[in-house]
Amino acid sequence: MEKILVAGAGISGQNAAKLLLAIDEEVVLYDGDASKDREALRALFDQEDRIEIVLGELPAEILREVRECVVSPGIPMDAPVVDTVISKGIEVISEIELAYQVDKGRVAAITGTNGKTTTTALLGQIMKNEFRDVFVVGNIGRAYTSEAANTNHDSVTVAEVSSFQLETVKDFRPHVSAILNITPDHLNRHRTMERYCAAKLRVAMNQKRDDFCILNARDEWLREYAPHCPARVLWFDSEHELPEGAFVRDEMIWLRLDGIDEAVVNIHDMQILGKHNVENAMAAVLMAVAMGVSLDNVRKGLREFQAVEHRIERVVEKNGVIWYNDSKGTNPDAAIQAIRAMERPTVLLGGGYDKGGSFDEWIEACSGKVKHLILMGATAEKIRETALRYGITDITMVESMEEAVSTAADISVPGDAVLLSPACASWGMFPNYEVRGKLFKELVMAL
Ligand code: UMA
Repeated sequence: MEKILVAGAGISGQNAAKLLLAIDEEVVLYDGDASKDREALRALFDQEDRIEIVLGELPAEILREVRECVVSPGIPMDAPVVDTVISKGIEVISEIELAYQVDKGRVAAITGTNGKTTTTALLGQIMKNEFRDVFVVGNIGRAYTSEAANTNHDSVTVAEVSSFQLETVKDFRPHVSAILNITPDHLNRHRTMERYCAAKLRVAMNQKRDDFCILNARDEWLREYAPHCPARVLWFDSEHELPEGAFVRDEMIWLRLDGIDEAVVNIHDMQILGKHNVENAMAAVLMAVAMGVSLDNVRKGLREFQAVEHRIERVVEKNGVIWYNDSKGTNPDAAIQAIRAMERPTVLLGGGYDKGGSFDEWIEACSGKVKHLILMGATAEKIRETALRYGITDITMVESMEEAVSTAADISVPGDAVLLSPACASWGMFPNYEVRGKLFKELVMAL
């Protein structure tokens, strides 16, 4: 019998393998990391006779029996293993595509550079007010393949999808999609902005005229794209009124559809902060309404939703200093939103993995707000150089999060804010931004 190769044995790979076994496939689960615990991996699966685990090198003869490859998002398309698979004529699909093929219900999918997780969580909460079976999955941390088999004809899946996951979708067709914004990120992987955009736009590529695509009218890339979008486009705009879509007037989110205006919610009645969150809320409103949710249930969700962990999250106030955790600020654009939301003189903790972008815009946004910069990780020197060019000279270089937090505690005075918003991924110092944010919070609480 022909087998399916699952490349990567992290969250995506493990759940993809489980789903494939559940639908009676034979699986080769491969991971390039030879130091992974094979027995611990094996123990995850009941059907031991139908799964083979390969770590380190992938022997070429294994591919002779392989019909299709499900690739994890963290494995780049130009990784040697993907190259080899493609050269053998084996089709490569993403974990999202596999899950979609099994999903029996309707799908709402959210992508964009920033705001995906908040919008996905918010939309999930709104949907749960209306529908019985709602699955919130994807880049948000819960593999889509872990829930796909639980779906039914009436269920709704709300999926956060990253550019990495979209690169290898094939038939994926959400009934409603949203692209929140596109700004430079992950350029070390996608190489150019054009290719990064192209990956994002794949979220809508299989949509039809009776599907919906929700776009941000403030985004230049998206305005250019809209005429080519195969779905019905609905816009949201945080600055101007629109002939159709969602917009803000007098501190209120308005919906204008089919010639009817409805006041949805006062932005101060929501518990999430900042203009970017008003945009996220507008996207969620349009998506929910397009999926058939009543406005009352939309309003209830908007009022009750609380900020997600690690996103401009208020940790504690200690000795007159407010500490914020924005570990999810993994790129300059996200970090700009966090610094803009600060209302006090701020000690800023930044730096991390180098994705190859520029820090100019972020540092510019820091001017006048940041009283001291504490830098760590591979990008520390690059950020320091940028900061000096913009006249920020109060900078401390540190080696660890422990040192960063104790330095911030020494420097800050009552009335200040301390913000962890690194503008960089955590890789190199931490396995992910969640571990980074949790350690930060523990250290702050222990002060
Ligand atoms: N691996 C290889 N070869 C490689 C690279 C990786 O074998 O060349 C192996 C690693 O040894 C590891 C495994 O692949 O064992 C990890 O796979 P992965 O990096 O795809 O991570 P998962 O654990 O499957 O988690 C993924 C997403 N990770 C990435 O996209 C990097 C998670 O998003 C997501 O929550 C999860 O699937 C469930 O859908 C995280 C993320 O950082 C939060 N996303 C990026 C972001 O938001 O900026 C895109």
